[in-house]
Amino acid sequence: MKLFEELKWRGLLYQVTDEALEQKLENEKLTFYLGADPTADSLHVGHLLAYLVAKRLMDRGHQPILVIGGGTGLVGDPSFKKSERQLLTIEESLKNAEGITKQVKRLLPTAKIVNNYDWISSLNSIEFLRDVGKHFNVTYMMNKDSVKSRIENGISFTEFAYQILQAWDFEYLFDHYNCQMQIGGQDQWGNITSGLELIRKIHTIDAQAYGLTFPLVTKSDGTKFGKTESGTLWLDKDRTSPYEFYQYWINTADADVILRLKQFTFLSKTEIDRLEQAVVEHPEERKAQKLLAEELVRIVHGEAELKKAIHVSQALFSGEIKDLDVEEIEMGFKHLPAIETKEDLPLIDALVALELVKSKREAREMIQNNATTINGTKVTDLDFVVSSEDAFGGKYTIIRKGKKRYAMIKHS
Ligand code: 383
Repeated sequence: MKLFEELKWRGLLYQVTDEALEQKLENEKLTFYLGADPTADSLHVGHLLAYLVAKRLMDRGHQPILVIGGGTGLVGDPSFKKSERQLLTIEESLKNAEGITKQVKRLLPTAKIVNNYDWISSLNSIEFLRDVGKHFNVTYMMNKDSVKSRIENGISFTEFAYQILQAWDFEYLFDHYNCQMQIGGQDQWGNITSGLELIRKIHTIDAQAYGLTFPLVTKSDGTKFGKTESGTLWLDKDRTSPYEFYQYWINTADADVILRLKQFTFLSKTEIDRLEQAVVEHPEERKAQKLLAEELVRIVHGEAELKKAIHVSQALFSGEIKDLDVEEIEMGFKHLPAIETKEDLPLIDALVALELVKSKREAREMIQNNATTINGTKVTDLDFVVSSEDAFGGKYTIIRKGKKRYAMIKHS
């Protein structure tokens, strides 16, 4: 498949600035760039899609430059944001930039990475206003969706000027690295076209520079993609464990799973067509979801974490948690209702404290009814005492009520 054909088939093409780009990407090797602002110390799945698009272009021989927005992050992109952002301090921005640079390196180990703080911080205000600002018409800037949508609620000059900085980046990279294309999500269209505008004004009207965007990822049930009960789906395993990450993908709806495989994995059309068939014929096997979850955990966290995530998932599903190790317990049970205790605790008191039951009487019934499992073993003894001695790593006791409800005691 040709590159454009593949991007279309994968649902990864939203807009291009020039029809000629299709041929150009087919016949030439271009240097292109993708930017991310260090608004947090980790990337999330929205970013992941963007880096995977960069990887697809790279696999076809195009050269990526990955821009970490140490400079732009200090200003704040108004695109797709309803209200003004809180300014980051320089320290926060640097720390976040360090975190996301590490993740970007893991995703694309051989790509060139630069930080726009290096050139934006040395642009002084006179230069900014004379050499860059003079090329921008305010009416043009006001017509960007990112600005238009904020006029009523207000937008600071700072965020209004953001598009000029991102445009300056494109110009800088065009000039220094012959970077001819910028890619980004559909929210970046306005900033990307501002860059082209600047390049054409500074160089010539027919300067060879292009933009390409991919669509926002949507879900068929209308809820937001990449959000879990506990919030955003992060790539950092301390924020979202590989087990939670695995679970997110495994729970993809049948209606979405094929598109997700196209967008987020490198499986071939033949393989994905086969999985599409499987979803129709044997949806109960969830073959497509399993493969999607495996591929994604492998891409983001690697093989060893994938093994653990699968182990934890199977253990939680079957209730056989006995042979999980401490790390796996932490992975799987991070968001469980929990209490902390220094002392050993009678089981009856523990069940009440964990709100698995409303009273001691109910607790006794629960135990007598064979509905209580501790660390994977059934307990029917009314006088059972929960102790750190039997806990996972001396730290965690996992109590299960019935088949599904889990709670945790942390021994401190
Ligand atoms: C900064 C300087 C540049 C070029 C781009 C930037 C960042 C850009 C931005 N991007 C988003 C971000 O950082 O804000 N102004 O969170 C997201 N991207 C990518 C993709 C996406 C966009 O990092 O659609 C999702 O991940 O473009 O929202 O010179």
